[in-house]
Amino acid sequence: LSKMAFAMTNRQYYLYPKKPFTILVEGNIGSGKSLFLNHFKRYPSMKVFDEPIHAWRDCGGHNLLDLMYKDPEKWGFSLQSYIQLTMLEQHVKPIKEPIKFMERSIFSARHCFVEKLMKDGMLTQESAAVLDEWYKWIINNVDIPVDLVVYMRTSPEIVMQRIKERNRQEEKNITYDFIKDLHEIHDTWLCDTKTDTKKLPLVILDGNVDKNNMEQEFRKYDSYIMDCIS
Ligand code: TTP
Repeated sequence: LSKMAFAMTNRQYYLYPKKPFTILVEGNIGSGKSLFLNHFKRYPSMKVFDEPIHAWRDCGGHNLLDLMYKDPEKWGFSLQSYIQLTMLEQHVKPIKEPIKFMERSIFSARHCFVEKLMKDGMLTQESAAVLDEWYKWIINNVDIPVDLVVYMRTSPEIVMQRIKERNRQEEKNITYDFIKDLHEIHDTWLCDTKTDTKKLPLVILDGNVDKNNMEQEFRKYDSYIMDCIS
């Protein structure tokens, strides 16, 4: 891919022969992933997939996200099974644009959220084993290309503040300890050399930047991403 990718027209996309350059945006709940992704929606050469949270809130009419927060022991398995499916759908979705952005991935669902439920004793070993068998089958049998991981690293204090401000009704009982633990789990996952994502190129962004200055901060990454691609 060349720097020209930014300027490609719709017609040229259809003629574009290669697999898209795929970027995963990761980071704690409320860390600023969506803000970062919104920045790239302006470029016609980039396809940005928002997280399928609407699906998690309406799986055959059931709000699995809400159920999980109300009773993680009962609903954690159902939510994570469904999240794994919705993430897989996004990973394999063909696009015509040369650059693909995804908010989160099948990897963070497994290495952060399933991990956290297991750590908290909210998944039985049997349920965890079923999720794990599915996960292993998928990553060994399905082509899930990843070229870059962007880690939006934000302090748990700021994350808590943002979660309070946005006031998602499912998240209203989230505690600081939960967020802090999830922050550490993200750190361990992305820096741990033993996981299946260890070899992925990683860029760490400072998510603590004030909302008003974020746009400016993100603009710096336009050229960084272009350099990775070219
Ligand atoms: P995030 O995926 O962290 O999305 P966000 O909207 O908080 O991101 P940002 O503010 O950085 O743009 O979480 C969305 C919700 O889904 C959150 O309540 C956590 C939950 N969730 C799970 O419970 N399990 C999962 O595997 C994932 C990916 C999310």
